[in-house]
Amino acid sequence: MKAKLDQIREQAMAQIKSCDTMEKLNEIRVGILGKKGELTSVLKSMKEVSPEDRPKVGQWVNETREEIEKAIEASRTKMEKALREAKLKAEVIDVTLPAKKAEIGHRHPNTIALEEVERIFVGMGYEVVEGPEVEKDYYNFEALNIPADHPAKDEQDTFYITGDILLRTQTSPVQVREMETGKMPIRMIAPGRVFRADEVDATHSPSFHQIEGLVIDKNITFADLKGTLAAFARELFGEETKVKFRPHHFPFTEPSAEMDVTCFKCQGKGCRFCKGSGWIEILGCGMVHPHVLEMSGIDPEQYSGFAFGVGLERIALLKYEIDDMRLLYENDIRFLKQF
Ligand code: 2U9
Repeated sequence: MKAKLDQIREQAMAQIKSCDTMEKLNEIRVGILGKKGELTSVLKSMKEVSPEDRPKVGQWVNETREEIEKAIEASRTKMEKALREAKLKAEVIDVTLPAKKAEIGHRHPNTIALEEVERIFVGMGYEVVEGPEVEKDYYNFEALNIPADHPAKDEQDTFYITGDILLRTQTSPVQVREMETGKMPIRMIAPGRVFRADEVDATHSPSFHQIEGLVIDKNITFADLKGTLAAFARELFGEETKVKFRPHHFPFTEPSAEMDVTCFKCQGKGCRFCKGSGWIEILGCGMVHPHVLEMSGIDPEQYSGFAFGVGLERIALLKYEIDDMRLLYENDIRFLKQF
């Protein structure tokens, strides 16, 4: 029996020594110590050993098992250590390599222009008010003196949701809602996205942005309108900027005008940028029509006001000398990076 056990041990030690994977080591363990293993079968044959020899033989079997188990354990620890070291070597990090730079974005030219316009008007005591893009026909047209049969309604190719719900074609509904609150005076600008069923080209888009302004108080005159908008133009385009008002027509203002500024490229001399005229059209404006005041519950005998509207994209295109509006919407980083 002793010889048999010695043989099992010698053989096991040789196998363990030459073993180079965990899987093989496990196979060796099962082959010797498992249910049907060699040592286990020796243990099973103990009943054939005479009772007086059993303690001695039992001790041999246990010693042999312990030795084999120890050798297996030692081999496992050695292999695990080798595996860990190989993994560490493979995953080595070169801490001296430069870090990957995170791409930092910046504001869109539209946003830069909007924040500039907001800064100017907030500086003059105006509030910035926003409103819904989906509007009622009443707030977008009717309350602004554009009744159902008005030709201006045809000009503004509107996206209708239902018969009287639409995508706003101007931000004026925001001002109407403000007038309806009855809180006087009003000194506000309403920036936001507007929609018109226009074909896309260098100067048109079905969705663009406006900034409209409204001032209502007692004794507001056209002089207030001119002074305010001239100050705005000087802030936006430079101290030497001059303004010119040309008569115009809007249903919601009377009288109405369009404001031009002296070309900031040639200071009014005439160049390619201003198509030789020396002037650049910037915005529309006028005194709020008495009927518009009345419809929102403001007494035109007591109050008067002026309003204006400017296309945000137009300001951004002019300020950054971009010649095609589509470039603002293509989101080409190489283009947007420049501003
Ligand atoms: C109320 C009363 C009057 C807003 C105004 C304009 C003139 C104007 C255009 C500029 C370029 C639209 O984006 S654009 O195509 N707007 O010329 N807008 S006066 O007048 C108002 C607004 C609200 C209650």
